[in-house]
Amino acid sequence: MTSITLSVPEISCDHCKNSIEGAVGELAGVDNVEVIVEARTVDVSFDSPTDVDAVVAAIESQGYEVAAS
Ligand SMILES: [Cu+2]
Repeated sequence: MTSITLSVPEISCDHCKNSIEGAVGELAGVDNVEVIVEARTVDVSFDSPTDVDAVVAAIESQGYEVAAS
């Protein structure tokens, strides 16, 4: 299991939270995803076949940009 925290500066409300949690949560292998609105972060725990690139792509598919870490 891999756990990562991604910074997504455009997160601003529960709509953002629901969009991102929905998209990332659909990926096979994702164990847990939680958007912290106040911190503008996305915590994700996942196993194969999902990888960091797939998580980033899912977030970007909702119209958000992931900040370089
Ligand atoms: Cu929002």
